[in-house]
Amino acid sequence: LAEFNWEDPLGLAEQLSEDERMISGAAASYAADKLAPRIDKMYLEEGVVPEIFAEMGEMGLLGITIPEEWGGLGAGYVSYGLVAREIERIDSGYRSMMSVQSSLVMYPINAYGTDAQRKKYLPGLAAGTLIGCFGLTEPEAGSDPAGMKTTATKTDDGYVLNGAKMWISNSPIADVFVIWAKSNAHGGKIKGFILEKGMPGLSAPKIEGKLSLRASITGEIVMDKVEVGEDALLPEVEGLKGPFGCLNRARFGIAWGVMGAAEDSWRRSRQYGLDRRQFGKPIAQTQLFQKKLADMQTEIALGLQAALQVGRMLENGTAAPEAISLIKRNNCGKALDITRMARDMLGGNGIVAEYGVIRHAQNLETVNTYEGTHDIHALILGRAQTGLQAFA
Ligand code: TGC
Ligand code: FAD
Repeated sequence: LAEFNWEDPLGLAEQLSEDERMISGAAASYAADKLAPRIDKMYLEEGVVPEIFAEMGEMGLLGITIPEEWGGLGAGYVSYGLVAREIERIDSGYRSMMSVQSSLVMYPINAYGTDAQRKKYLPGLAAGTLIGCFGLTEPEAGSDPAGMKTTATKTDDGYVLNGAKMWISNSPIADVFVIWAKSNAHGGKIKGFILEKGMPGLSAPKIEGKLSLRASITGEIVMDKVEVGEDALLPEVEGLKGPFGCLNRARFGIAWGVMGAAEDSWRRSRQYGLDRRQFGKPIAQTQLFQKKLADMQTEIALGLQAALQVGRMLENGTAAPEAISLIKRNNCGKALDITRMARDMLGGNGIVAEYGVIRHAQNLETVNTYEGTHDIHALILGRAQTGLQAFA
């Protein structure tokens, strides 16, 4: 039998192609060189560094599954997941910036837009010179986006949008707003629109006081009679399957990303246990400490294998949305458990920013909630196996 590799117990690296390993390595180098040195200050001060988008763009990390002709890399979903994992190894907020831009803004423009829209927005979004945001959630419509109140009312030469979106990543610094609204010209069905910063009636105030995901700016989007032309409409999709098509990709990326945050917490707690001595021996030499490390190692190895399998299914067209719910839910829940455990294993130091683990745990409280809460994904999986709808 082969020798055990404790860091990669199920041989994830060998299951990747040469190109995937290269993309993952490039993301890891960027994250370690450029993101890691900034994070503590940025998190503590809730700093906003829009230049990070341009840096990621220069590294080719934005919209990597988008075709090359529009500025992407035309890479597969496993590559996208690997990038999410490397970025979130530093901080979930940085991964949020990357995944909103890639899956929630570039994806719908590419999949549901016109060539003119692709040409106008995708190259700038890929380069990170344009920043995007995705407005689905509203103050009174979170888990139930069908309850949204934002409307698009047909005019002679376009639409007027009215409404408010809540909890929108990137919105205060965004140039491009993908907005989901009920359109009277489409029988009240949900349609997507592209709005731009500076349009009269459009504002995006920052949400203050977040104690989680502090490196990613979050805001509202307020639309007070925002007039747009017909060219703002994403013509190729109608109904909730529009935003959910984007969420499928972003949720998949999150399932990989949270494993990065969990791995970082696991490694930090392992090293801490080797260095820290109590009762005359390293705390890593106690049975309880080792059991915690074994649990972390096991859940991470399994979570990564599951994410890889769903990535391959996405690439060959056999992934169902429920399979994505399964890994989004389970990997977020396990990562949250692991980071809380790591916080405990570091004792008092575990609550200090420079040790990193409490930041991951605080972030994962958000990640476990956004893009469908842990319980909402349970209900999606419950419906799929019973045929019974439990939401409403
Ligand atoms: P339901 O009746 O189930 O479906 C309505 C229509 O949508 C279609 N659909 C999907 N299509 C593609 N992929 C999916 N995953 C889909 N899920 C549903 C469905 O086929 C149907 O189509 P049609 O043609 O028959 O009309 O809808 P429902 O209203 O009963 O939905 C219930 C529920 C709970 C499943 C759903 O609303 C849900 O998933 N809620 C969670 C909300 C959510 O995830 N919000 C995310 C906001 S964005 C965000 O959080 C970004 S954070 C980003 C970051 O910073 O990283
Ligand atoms: P609610 O839907 O009110 O849920 C509250 C609780 O009730 C949860 O525990 C939930 O599981 C439970 N619950 C709800 N319905 C049921 C039910 N039927 N049965 C059992 N339990 C139920 N949205 C965007 O559109 N774009 C973004 O970029 C974006 N970024 C975000 C960034 C951050 C930092 C955060 C915190 C959120 C972001 N969101 C974004 C919104 C996010 O998707 C929502 O917060 C999430 O979908 C939950 O909605 P809610 O907050 O309204 O909670």
